[in-house]
Amino acid sequence: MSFQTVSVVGLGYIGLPTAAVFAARKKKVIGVDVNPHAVETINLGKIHIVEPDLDMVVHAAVTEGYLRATTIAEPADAFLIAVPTPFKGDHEPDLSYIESASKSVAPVLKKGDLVILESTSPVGATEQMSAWLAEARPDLSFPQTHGEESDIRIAHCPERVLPGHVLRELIENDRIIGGMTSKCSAAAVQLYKTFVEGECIITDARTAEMCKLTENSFRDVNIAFANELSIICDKLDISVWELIRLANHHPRVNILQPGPGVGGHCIAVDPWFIVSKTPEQARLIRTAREVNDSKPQWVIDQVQQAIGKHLQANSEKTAKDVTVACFGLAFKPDIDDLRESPSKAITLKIANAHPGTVLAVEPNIDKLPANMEGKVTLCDIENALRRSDVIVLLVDHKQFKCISQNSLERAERVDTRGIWN
Ligand code: SAJ
Repeated sequence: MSFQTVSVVGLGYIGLPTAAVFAARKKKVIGVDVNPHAVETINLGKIHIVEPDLDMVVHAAVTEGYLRATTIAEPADAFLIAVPTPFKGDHEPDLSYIESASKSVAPVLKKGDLVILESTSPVGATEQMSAWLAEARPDLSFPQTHGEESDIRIAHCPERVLPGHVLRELIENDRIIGGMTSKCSAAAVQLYKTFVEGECIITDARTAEMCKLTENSFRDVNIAFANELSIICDKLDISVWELIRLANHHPRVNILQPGPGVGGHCIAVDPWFIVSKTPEQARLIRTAREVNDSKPQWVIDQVQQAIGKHLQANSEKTAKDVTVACFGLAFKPDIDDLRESPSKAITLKIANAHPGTVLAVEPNIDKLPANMEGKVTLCDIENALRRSDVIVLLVDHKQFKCISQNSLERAERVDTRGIWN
């Protein structure tokens, strides 16, 4: 089987880097996205998202003629679906993007094609995708009815790359390959071996789906443990950072770091896909989500207490005279990604409730998101330190780690990352 042309549907944080690495291996790549702005930008050799080094790889792929973007699917030998899978209602998975993507590629499918679902999905989504394709193309056979003899091969191969390190991890990480049949898996392995240097490990589609959800739930549960410890330690007047450092000296203990809550579009979402399928059984996974989701409010309460403490020590002042500076808006250190960021949510909530000035320091952006405009002032580190009465450390960006203790001393501090303690 040879894959001359590869189509990647969904040119976001996963799809675009994947399209670019295929193109860098001299595959002809057709990127498909419903967003015309993304398509135009990519065809100019530029990128509409932020990921280190991706701009160079995309620019080279487009100018050398290996990557082209379009809004309408075209024939290819393999299709990778990398569209979002958010949740809706009471944390129910929303598969509508997968459904539209399936319906957009169905008309151009031909016998022998491979369709891979890369989007993080609840168990059963790959079978559902195959059912949508079969419904649209009754003239072709699919694995759910024709097993190994099917015209179209279907697999789930979840992405597992870390934002900020996507290009390296795409190539180096091991890959889980969950074919609906063994021929489907073999075809998918052959495709990924174009650029994957890690191991391609074969399983079935349902186990591959659950594997991805398990990895992110494992991390969520472990972060919840750290976050719960931080709340317990606050009550007991113990430094949680010292505690974790000490406990981690045990050869079989490796506690993660507490923070202001869990952000991003993966870890705060994926565990719900397990909970929604098995609500009675997924008790720990649900509780971890609830613990992490409640952490931002705990931080806000700490900030209120710090404001109260400052007012007690400065009886001539009212809350209106107190300036609060929030350090960090991104969802994790050293990136500019504010999507689903607890730090951004905390800063906004403080700004909505506090009658005084609220400053935000975020060295990785030069403009605040629209919903913060007029409520929060973007400020540099020096100015924020000079002007603020209460300092809230929300993200452990490298620029914040080298701030001297002297310059922090005059303000009340809430340090959710333990870098100033
Ligand atoms: N966080 C903590 N404490 C920690 C570690 C993380 O509070 O000790 C917070 C971060 O600040 C952030 C959130 O958790 O708000 C998530 O950050 P992350 O670095 O743990 O993960 P993501 O969302 O950037 O990427 C994860 C990765 N999954 C795992 O590490 C198991 C990545 O490999 C996945 O590909 C990605 O989700 C995804 O796309 O699913």
